[in-house]
Amino acid sequence: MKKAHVSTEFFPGIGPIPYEGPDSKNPLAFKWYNPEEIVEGKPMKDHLRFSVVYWHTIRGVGADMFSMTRAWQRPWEDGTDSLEMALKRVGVLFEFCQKLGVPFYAFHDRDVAPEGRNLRETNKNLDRVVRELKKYQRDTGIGLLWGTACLFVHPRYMHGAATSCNADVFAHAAAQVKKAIEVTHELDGAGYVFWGGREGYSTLLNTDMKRELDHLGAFLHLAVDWKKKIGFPGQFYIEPKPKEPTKHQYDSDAAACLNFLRQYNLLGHLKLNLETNHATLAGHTMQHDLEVAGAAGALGSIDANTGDLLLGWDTDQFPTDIYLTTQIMLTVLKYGGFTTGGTNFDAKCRRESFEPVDLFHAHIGGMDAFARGLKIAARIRADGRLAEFVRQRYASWDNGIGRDIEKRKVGFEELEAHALKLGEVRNNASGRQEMLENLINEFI
Ligand code: XUL
Ligand code: CO
Repeated sequence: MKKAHVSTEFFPGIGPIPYEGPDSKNPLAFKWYNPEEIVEGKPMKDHLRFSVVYWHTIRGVGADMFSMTRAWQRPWEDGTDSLEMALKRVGVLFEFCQKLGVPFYAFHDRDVAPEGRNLRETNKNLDRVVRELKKYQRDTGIGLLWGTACLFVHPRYMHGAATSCNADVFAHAAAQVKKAIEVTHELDGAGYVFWGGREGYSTLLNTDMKRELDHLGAFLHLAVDWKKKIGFPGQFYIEPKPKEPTKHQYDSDAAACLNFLRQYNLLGHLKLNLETNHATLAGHTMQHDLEVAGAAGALGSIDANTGDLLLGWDTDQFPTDIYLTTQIMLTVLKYGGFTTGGTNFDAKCRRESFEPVDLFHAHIGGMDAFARGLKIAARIRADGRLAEFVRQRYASWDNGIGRDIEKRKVGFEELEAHALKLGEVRNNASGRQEMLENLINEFI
């Protein structure tokens, strides 16, 4: 990474975070994330492609559902939502990413620049901040993992954006997304995310679901058209989440998203951006949703965080569970790793962790947990016993009747003849779940 651009220091007393190895007791050092260390033939930093989010890390105030009041100390904030303040925050983000050694960031349009009195003025504000972001990107070598549009904070989106009952709201959302794709393109974003913040319903009594889904399909096609028209080469993603803020969101999990994309002929245009806490809210493990996406060739990127199973809402906590990161990296590596995607920390400190240094502890912990998960997953793969067990478990499909079924050479009549000849199935083998769980623990 190139040298610091900043003239004002926002995190005084905190230098670049070094790698000190597993024996270090320094809370401001990496124990496992060693960016240049080679794992499966590639530096860790290229496997993981870490990204910091603007919304929590730069714009978060420590709010929760019982208090919107700022709890977090951010000495550089002047208490306004001015353009001047927005420009200053760009310096905060880049100093943070540089000190942490993170190669990417991600933002919503409204995180980086304030809304004006109308769309024209809002776009002008955005253009001004984008010029600043571009300057810092050039000076630091830090890039944009993905951009997105905030279609859920402003009250105009109370009924949804693309799925609003009001066509004027659809038009406004389209204008906003058009601009957000343009600025993402301007900043060489590797991707663009659609998270349907309020694309769902609170009650079916007032909802025409079929019409809303058709509108969402149409909206995404318009976005694909615009991407082509302006030549934006980045990857589009859709981010599943089952609920919150709505009772039900249409993009509820990986399988629902894939079905939606298939139904509306969008499968070739969007991959999935999967978030751990969203998968658990949907009643799945993150690894489940990753496998669903991977099997469909649609595993794009991840929003790295974790929930609290005892709380049941989107707590967006930083991931520290090695078992979780091992499972994630096993599946990510199995499907060939990230290309345009990365490990984006859509995560926030607890309200009680209110000092700027807490942002460093949180990200260092998340990065170390993923680095460790990556190394463990690579060792499990190099060991080979797990993969070999799975291969053996399906061996009956490699020849004989199994191969004939897979090749579609036999019908029900031939299968009946085979079953009659067998009389009874006598070759089932144990699933060995407990043995395999023990095997994983050998590496953790
Ligand atoms: C909300 C969420 C979003 C998306 C981007 O739960 O995850 O921040 O990642 O809009
Ligand atoms: Co997210």
